[in-house]
Amino acid sequence: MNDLVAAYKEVRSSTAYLSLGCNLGDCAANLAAAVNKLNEEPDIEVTRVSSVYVTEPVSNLRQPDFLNIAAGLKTTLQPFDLLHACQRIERELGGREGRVPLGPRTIDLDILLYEQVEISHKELELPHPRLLERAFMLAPLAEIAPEAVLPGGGSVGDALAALSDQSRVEKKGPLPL
Ligand code: PH2
Ligand code: MG
Ligand code: MG
Repeated sequence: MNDLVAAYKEVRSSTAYLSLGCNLGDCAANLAAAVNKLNEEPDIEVTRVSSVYVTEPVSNLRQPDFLNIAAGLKTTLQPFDLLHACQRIERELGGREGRVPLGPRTIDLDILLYEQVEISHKELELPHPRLLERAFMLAPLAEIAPEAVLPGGGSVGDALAALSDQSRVEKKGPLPL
């Protein structure tokens, strides 16, 4: 039976990529905890994790540098259910309540890509609407999935090569998991 369940999950699973960020508290620990929580979800398998990047804050410059990573997933969750799982993990890690838009955060999980799916909804936009403008999202993603194809065609690697964002993005070591 377990083999059957595993085979079913394999056939039904989709590939998605997330951006994770933190600039408040022990960020290496928060990112590692988020990756572990994702992987502990029964319907999510974390298949790839990028190096940790120290990145200059985008949008609101008067806040500390961020640590950002990208993660690749296999999941049987549909996009909105994956979003809700990400939001639950954000809350579990000290979270979403009362935080300023674009301001400091202990953990932020954003879905960048979900297969070739395009969604335009107030709760969820796919691909992430600012993916092609943000080095802190594209650089970690290109490290783990340069071959991933964007819904409009073109690869993540091509998008990084075409990126005009000059903000500081420094690749550090692997995440301590
Ligand atoms: N997240 C934001 C706003 N600005 N800047 C960097 N460098 N990294 C982030 O993760 C980030 C940001 C809103 O979620
Ligand atoms: Mg974000
Ligand atoms: Mg977010």
